[in-house]
Amino acid sequence: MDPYFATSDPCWLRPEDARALLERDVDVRGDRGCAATVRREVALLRALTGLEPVAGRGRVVLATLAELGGEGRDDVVGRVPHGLVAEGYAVVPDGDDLVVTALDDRGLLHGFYALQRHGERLLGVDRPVLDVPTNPVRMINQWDNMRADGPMGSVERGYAGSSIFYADGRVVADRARIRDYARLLASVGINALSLNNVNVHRDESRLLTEHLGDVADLAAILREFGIAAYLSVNFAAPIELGGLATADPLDPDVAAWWRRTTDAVYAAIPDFGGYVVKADSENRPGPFSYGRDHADGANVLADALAPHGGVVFWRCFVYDHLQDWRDRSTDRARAAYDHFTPLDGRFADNVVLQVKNGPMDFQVREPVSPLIGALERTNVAVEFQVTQEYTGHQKHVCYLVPQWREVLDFPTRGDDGATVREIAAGRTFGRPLSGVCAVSNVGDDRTWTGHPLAQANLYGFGRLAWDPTLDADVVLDEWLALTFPGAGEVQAALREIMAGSWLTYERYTAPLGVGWMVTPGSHYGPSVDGYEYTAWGTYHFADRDGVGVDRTVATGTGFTGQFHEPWASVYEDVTTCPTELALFCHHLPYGHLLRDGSTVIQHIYDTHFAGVEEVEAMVARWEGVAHLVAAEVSEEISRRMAEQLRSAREWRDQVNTYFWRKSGVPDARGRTIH
Ligand code: GCW
Repeated sequence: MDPYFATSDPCWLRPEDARALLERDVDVRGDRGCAATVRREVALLRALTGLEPVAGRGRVVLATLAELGGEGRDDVVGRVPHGLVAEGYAVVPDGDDLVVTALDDRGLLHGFYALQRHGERLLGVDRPVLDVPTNPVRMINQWDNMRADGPMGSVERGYAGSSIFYADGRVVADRARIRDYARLLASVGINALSLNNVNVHRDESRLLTEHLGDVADLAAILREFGIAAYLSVNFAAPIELGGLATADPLDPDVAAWWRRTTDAVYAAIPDFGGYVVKADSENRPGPFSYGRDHADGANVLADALAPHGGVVFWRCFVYDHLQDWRDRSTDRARAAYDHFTPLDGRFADNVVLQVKNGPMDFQVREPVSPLIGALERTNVAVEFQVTQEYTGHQKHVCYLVPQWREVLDFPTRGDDGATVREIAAGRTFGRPLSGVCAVSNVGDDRTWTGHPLAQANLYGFGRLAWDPTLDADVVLDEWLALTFPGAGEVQAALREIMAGSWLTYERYTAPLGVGWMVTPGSHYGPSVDGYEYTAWGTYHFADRDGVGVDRTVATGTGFTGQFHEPWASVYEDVTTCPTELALFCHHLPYGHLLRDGSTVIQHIYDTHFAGVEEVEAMVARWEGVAHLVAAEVSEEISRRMAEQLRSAREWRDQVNTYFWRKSGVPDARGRTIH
């Protein structure tokens, strides 16, 4: 039998979650592609649970529209709600049968997982239901390295053990864990996976060539689950692998090298997805070295991929990381917009610009990247970070779905109302190749994510990628019900602990949107001035009078002017700028009265005391139910929560003390500041 989570936690795919489905007779009509996968999954779950159909519970039929037509079930076909698209599915009750149908076998797979997820609620519907993905691209990016001994270890910004894909410079031989990962991703609707870190070093460059056979094997596993494989590539590969003297994108030999190499990839993997590229960013090579721009760079790869239907995801995380802290005119927040807006319309149709959700770098709070609303003639994918680089390294509970929802709901186009989620879905400007991507948070830890509760972020990203209008609390409830089945008290406690945990994390870390204040390098724990005099462009400019970055057009870096109205004006004017972004957009005196009625300094004190109190309450709430959870899991959670509390206190004390010493303004409530 195929191993099913033999060495790891099944997360939200516990066999018992499928009980309601397995008690029905499940009849899969096709046996090709993902239909065969559904068949195997059902057989596997039956073998694991011993559950067989119960008389009188009816039958679930999974068949494509074409198969239903072939069987003469035109009445069912006629009742499929309008709007079915590739990968989507419809559930149509038909007498004793519940028919799950789709245009393609991937749709059947998603329908199958939905039945597993929603159980009786979906199995018992009395009218047809349609569920289609909003985003054509729903991608996860691995930041996995092939060796563990580099500066970033096995997984860059990974907090859950080593890579499940690579060890000692090779693709791992035992692929069972990768199959389980594909299951997890497919079950929440992910359809694309890039297999290696965007920082592509020597070994990883060779995934394209020497290791292509192994990549093809990985792609075959992913294919069973409806997921396309992508590789991150090194822009200098024509030099490194091809022995050319240049990687100039306009050099004909370079273009020919990319074409040849790409042809070989497709000969091995006919449905290969394409390339992800980090170029001219943080020391990675790129077109700037040759006096070319990013459209030239992306298009040479796009041309090589186009005959095969492949796509380039070209990252917009391009900024000067060698800036002088004395120079207050350069603003990292402006960089992506400044580099890419002038190129709008010059990218090939199979290029997708991959834009981080905020203009800086996955801070707990940033405005939405103004670049997302600026590109009208270019495909865009919004990049999120599921791995908790700046949000507590999966030692802290930080449920990020509410943050992502805020980003996705932001009406970045202002007056015509287009939100980030509409732009990402490709609707606003009619871009068929758009969507969302996210950096994975998994490793070879038994729990996948280190902190067992961080599984909710991976689950939640997939669910939002499929349907960005899902409510963050509803997603949390789904995850809790699947992960702690039958344990109502545990679910209730964790709902309270997790739902607001992102805002709690914000309260005890960098204040009012100013960001950073983390330990340089690791990005864990407080270091208020850690990045203040470095070249990274991540400053807060605190002095004895005030703090924050003046990014206004009138007196600052002009960043606020990158937004459409009304946002440009809203952010420009300190009286309308949202409180949570006050210090992202403005440099303010400590006595400045914020929109919420408190002064900047008092707001810093109050939120930092409150944040720690909230963590204390989380710990107490958890202790009340910990004994109801399997010891292995509950001990892990308890250990990590103890660290979260320690770390939150450290953050509170360092931040409060720093600002008390700078400003000399005491806490109005006389609490202890050191
Ligand atoms: O946030 C920064 C990280 C780097 C990362 C980079 C990126 C993969 O600190 O570790 O590199 O972003 O997104 O490219």
